[in-house]
Amino acid sequence: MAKVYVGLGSNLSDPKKQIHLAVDALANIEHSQLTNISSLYFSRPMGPQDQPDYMNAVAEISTQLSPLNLLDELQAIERLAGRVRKDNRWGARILDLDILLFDNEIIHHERLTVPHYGLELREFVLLPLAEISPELILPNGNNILALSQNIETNGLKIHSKLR
Ligand code: A4P
Ligand code: MG
Repeated sequence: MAKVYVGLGSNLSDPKKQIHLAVDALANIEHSQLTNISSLYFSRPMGPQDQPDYMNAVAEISTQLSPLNLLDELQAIERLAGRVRKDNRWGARILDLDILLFDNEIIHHERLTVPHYGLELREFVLLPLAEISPELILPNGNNILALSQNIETNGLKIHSKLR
């Protein structure tokens, strides 16, 4: 079983509801278990500012799927949520599911880069990750707790519990 961290984000179509539905969907992925979930966080948009605020969370999953098979499952969940892929970098979306970490693996595939390229730069990823796994060390040796304590919080706050 691989231990995987998935970032969840939404800023359209009732983001709070979207994240709740996505957590239920993550819990139902085949050959996998949802083992932990952060609080639901309210965050200000990174990137274009003419878009709604976001809800973000991080889930911990234990899986027997390969990284690409897990990506397929996550993209199917995004599609079911009604997400239409647009060519708007960092733009508004109904649901975004990113593989942040897959065990200690480093993956450079045309469909998948792990660790996720934005992991160390995003408060809405680092703080939920530190909430559920403060002892986590990245493949490059960096420590999640230290990273989370040193990043600008940019108005990030806990909105509510997810489970
Ligand atoms: N892909 C490569 N690596 C991965 C990975 N580790 N996990 C590929 C998931 N997918 C990965 O994905 C584009 C392609 O990336 C996929 O087909 C997959 O093969 P996408 O979800 O369509 O692209 P994206 O996530 O929208 O990329 P983009 O536009 O660069 O968005 P980001 O970087 O994810 O940022 N502000 C707040 N507060 N909270 C947010 O959650 N999110 C974004 C989106 C902007 N601002 C935000 C937030
Ligand atoms: Mg994505």
